[in-house]
Amino acid sequence: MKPKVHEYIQEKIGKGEKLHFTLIDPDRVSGDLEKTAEHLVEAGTDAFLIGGSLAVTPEEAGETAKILRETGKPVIVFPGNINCLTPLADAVLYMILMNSNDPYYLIGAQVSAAPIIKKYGLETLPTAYIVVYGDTAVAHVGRIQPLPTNKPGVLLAYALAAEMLGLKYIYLEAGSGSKHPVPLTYPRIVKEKTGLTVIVGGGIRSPFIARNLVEAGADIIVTGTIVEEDPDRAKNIIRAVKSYHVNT
Ligand code: 1GP
Repeated sequence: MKPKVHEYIQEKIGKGEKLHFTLIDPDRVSGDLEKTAEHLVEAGTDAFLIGGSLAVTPEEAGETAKILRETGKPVIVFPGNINCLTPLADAVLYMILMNSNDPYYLIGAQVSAAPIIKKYGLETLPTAYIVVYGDTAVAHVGRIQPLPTNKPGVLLAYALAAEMLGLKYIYLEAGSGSKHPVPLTYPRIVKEKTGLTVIVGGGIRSPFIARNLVEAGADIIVTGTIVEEDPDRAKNIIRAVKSYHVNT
């Protein structure tokens, strides 16, 4: 299968663009998703991620993917667990939660998911997922060991390991609704020292923060909560990301 979504992302990055992904939680969809998605696409969002909650049913994931596909943008499953998988998406972030202490999130979920992903024909984007802070839902569920925020060298060791394992993406996660985004030193050091595509998400609530993160080296910014809380602000964040161009 041709890796269409990977090519779509890499082509944009190759042209010096920064990308924005909108995260939609199928369990928390309210109002007119079709209209919201249209507005976000008009503002410039490049793709939709679906997933992220404890209570997503495969049916909800499918219905959400179907609506989002109408926008013409790629729909990528960002699985909290295998219940988020749906054949109606284009791709899946095939993730290793690298700083988890639980073998399930290191290899168990991936093995359970692989035959289903194969059957669905989903493209896989091999991703190292790193959850930075301990005080978030994803940290609790994923049994993570938080990272020291003043020691970017520790994060770099994870990033180098990810690259040596052949993964292509790294997702630096503060946690949905986190009070703070990840430290700027994180995307900076990974961008400087590896060839990984850097995704950053969690707690990004202003255009200023988003801009700082792309300046520091993030290739892709993810926002979720802000779309539910303040759609206009979400659009401003998207515009801030999309108006940045490498070497400008
Ligand atoms: C969560 O990184 C995403 O997995 C998005 O976080 O909901 O805080 O935008 P927010």
